[in-house]
Amino acid sequence: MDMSIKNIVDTNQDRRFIDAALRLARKHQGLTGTNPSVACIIVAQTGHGAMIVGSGVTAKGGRPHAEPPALAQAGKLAKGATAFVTLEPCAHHGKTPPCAQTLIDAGITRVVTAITDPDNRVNGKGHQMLIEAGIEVQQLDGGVAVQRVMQGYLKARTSSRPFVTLKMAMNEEGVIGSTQKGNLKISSVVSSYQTHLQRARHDAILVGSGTALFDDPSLDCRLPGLETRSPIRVILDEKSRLSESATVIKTALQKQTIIVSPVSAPLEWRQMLARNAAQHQVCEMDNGRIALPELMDDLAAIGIQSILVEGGAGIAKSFLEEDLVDEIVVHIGGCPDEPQTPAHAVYAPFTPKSLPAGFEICQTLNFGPDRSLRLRKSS
Ligand code: AOF
Ligand code: ZN
Repeated sequence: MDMSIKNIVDTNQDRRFIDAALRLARKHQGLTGTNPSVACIIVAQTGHGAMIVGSGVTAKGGRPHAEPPALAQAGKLAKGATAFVTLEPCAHHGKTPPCAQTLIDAGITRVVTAITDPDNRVNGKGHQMLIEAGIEVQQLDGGVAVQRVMQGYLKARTSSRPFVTLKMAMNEEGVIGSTQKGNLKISSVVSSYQTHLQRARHDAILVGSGTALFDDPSLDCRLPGLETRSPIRVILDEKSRLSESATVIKTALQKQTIIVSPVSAPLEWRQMLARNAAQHQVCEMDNGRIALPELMDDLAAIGIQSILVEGGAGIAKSFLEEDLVDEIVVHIGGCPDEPQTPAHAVYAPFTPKSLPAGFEICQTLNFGPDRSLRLRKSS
C-alpha cells in the first residue's frame, strides 16, 4: 500500500465531505428516473493533506451509478482512500455490478455514507458487504441535507407515492385570490424566485385546470441557468376543459406535460392533446372527483418522486383532506391589490394563524417583505 495515502478520521472533516457530496447529488436531482441522484467523493490523504481525488454523480437516466465514475477518476489513488457516498452503495446485480463490490475491488478502506438505502435489494446489504471485506463503514446522520436531496426517493421507495410539497401564497387572513380578478399578486418578486427554485427541485408541478385556464401560467422554472430544470407539468382536468389556446398545451412539445382526466374524456379532446404532444394520464374517479391517492401511485410508478402542488384552494384542500401532503410552504405577503370586498375573496383552506392540524413550523424565512413558513408533519 502506498504509505502516503491514509484514512481520514476527523469527524468534522467527514461531515464537510458528506455535505459536499450531498450538494453534488443535487446536480442530477430529478433527472435520474426512479433511481436516486447519488454522489460519491473519493478522498485520499496525500502529502498535502486530505484531497478529493475523484467524484461522481448518478448519470442522467439513472445509470451508471455514482461510484464507478468517481473511482475511475481517482484511479490508483483510490487504494487506501475513503469514499463518501450519499446513499449506502448498492449490493445487487442490476444493470451494473454492485457498487459495494466495485469499491472493494478498487481498494477503498473506509466508506462514509449519509443514509441506508431502503430499496429491499440493498437495505443494509451494501454496508454488510463492505464490512465483511474488512472496510471500515460509518454512517453519518445526514439530517436536513439528506431530507432535501433524498426525500422524494425515500418516500417513493417506502410508500410508492411521491413526496408532496404544497405551496401557497396568502395574506395574513388566508386570502389567496379574488373571484373577480382570479389570482392576486400577493407575494413579492423575492418569493417568486424562491418558488422557481422550488420548481427546479421537484420532479413535477401540479395544478388544477381552473388555474391553468384562468391564470394561463407557464409552470416552468425561469431562473437564469436553471431553465432546463423545469418540472414535468401535471394538470388535473376531470372535465376536459383545457384547449389548444392554453399555454401549457401550446408549449407541451418543449416541456413535458401530463393532463389527467378519466377514461370517459372525449376522443377529439384526446386527439387534440396528442396533436400538441401533451400526454394523457387516465385516472380513477371517486365520487365524481379525481382519485388523488391512486393518481399519486400512478405518478410514482412513472418515476415522479416529488411533486410541488401549486393549485388553487380546492386542490390544496383535497390534498390535505386525503392526507397526501408531506410538507407545506406558505409565503405570507401584503396583497397590495386585495379584493374590493371580502365577499370576493378566495380563501386558502388555512391561514397563517390557523395552520393545518398535524403540521408544525420547522423553518421561518424572510423573502424581501414576505414571511415564508415551512411546515412538516408533526412526529
Ligand atoms: C448506488 N449508487 O448512484 C445509485 C444507487 O436499476 P438499478 O440497477 O440501477 O438499481 C436501482 C437501485 O440502485 C435504486 O433503487 C437504489 O437502490 C440504488 N441506487 N445505488 O450505489 C447510485 N443511484
Ligand atoms: Zn450501485
